Amino acid sequence: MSTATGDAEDLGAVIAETAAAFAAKRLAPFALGWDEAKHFPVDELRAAAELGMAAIYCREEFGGSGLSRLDGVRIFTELAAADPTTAAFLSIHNMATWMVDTYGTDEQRAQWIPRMASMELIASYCLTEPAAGSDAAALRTRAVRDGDEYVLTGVKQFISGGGYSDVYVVMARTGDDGPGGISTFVVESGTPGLSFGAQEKKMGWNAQPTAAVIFDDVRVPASNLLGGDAGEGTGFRIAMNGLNGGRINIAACSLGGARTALDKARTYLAEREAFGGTLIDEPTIRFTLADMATDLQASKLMLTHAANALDADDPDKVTACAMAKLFVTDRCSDIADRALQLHGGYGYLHDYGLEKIVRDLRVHRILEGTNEIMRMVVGRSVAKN
Ligand code: FAD
Ligand code: 2MC
Repeated sequence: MSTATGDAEDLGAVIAETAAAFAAKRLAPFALGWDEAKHFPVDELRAAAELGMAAIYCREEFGGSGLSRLDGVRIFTELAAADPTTAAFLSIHNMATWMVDTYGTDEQRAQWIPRMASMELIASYCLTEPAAGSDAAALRTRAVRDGDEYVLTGVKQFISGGGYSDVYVVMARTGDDGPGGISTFVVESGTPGLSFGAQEKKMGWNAQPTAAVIFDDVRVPASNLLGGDAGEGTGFRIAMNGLNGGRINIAACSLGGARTALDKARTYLAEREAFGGTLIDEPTIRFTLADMATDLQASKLMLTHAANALDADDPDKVTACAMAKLFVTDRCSDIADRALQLHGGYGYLHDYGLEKIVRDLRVHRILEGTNEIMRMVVGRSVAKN
């Protein structure tokens, strides 16, 4: 007899299998080529959207998939096992879409969510500025009300999707200094005054664009203020709540990448002969694999715990997500690096796929809140209790 928990587990397994099958067919065979060509695979993103992966934990009424955060973690883990970069882009799109779905009015949901869920509209999340990265509440982009419009002026730095996305979910200052003076706007590409910096040349994440987004007297209808008039001053809370989910999704992208790295190392070592046997039989190599597998399992458990905390709206969810982001992205980077080392010189070659995983996972320790900021968040919570 199946229980409610059993049903949820069965559904979770089906979701993971669907994502894994999609990733194996539509992402894995091409990921190295996309990295090399710096190709942004929009067609594959839209195909993922057709399977319900672009508005994963948004309400079904407006076109979302109505799934849980844990389902999201499962999906991003499977996609990232094939390509961390594409999975990570989709996770940012999901974060922006969830913010509109959760904090928008019904009119705003109806206006944006169905097209974001299909990825007819690809979305970016715009918080970071040249002079406000970790200290996000110090942001200076201004939005000034002028009749039925707001006029936005400022620069957002490092924006994933910058120059390619169709909608930009932008945190801008409508009031005083500090977190209470920030509001969130949806800005459409093509709006006069909106422009982009040059595409950044990066260490990894080459299959997705990153650019500054520049607002030069960009006029948007006042109805693009998320939450309507009552939304003024709520933007920092919206941004941070978006990031709680974003942080575990990015960590899931590290988990998927690290899992593939470990699989590749196991397969390689079972075939590689030296000193009269296969390397996988060397005791110190076995110990290394054991440590990697243990870190991978611990990462999975941390993520599951954080996703459940978010699903349950647990009072400790912020800390749980920060802890998971810190632990998982650090440990999984280390797993990928050890997998590269276990391949010897071949690990350093592009065609083996290890160096790409190392490069792609490196930035997960920097963005969506650096791991130092995660320590700050966790440390504040420890000091309080
Ligand atoms: P800083 O805040 O200047 O930090 C510099 C260093 O100091 C870091 O090591 C930091 O951890 C440390 N530090 C800062 N404050 C403290 C402190 N109080 N205690 C201890 N250490 C501290 N942002 C978006 O809004 N949207 C995006 O789509 C997006 N995509 C990105 C894609 C890429 C490829 C990259 C590289 C970045 C992206 N970012 C995006 C920006 C990213 O979130 C920031 O880079 C990050 O938050 C850090 O900000 P910063 O680079 O200004 O570093
Ligand atoms: N979830 C919900 N609420 C949060 C929160 C979170 N994770 N973090 C802070 N808040 C609330 C907090 O409770 C407070 O609310 P209230 O005023 O009601 O008490 C308010 O926000 C202000 O918070 P703090 O007083 O903690 O503000 P402070 O400025 O001291 O620190 C900090 C905030 C450092 C935690 C925040 O600025 C931060 O997370 N910085 C990192 C920035 C970041 O993650 N950028 C990622 C950009 S996106 C990206 O990289 C992508 C790839 C998409």
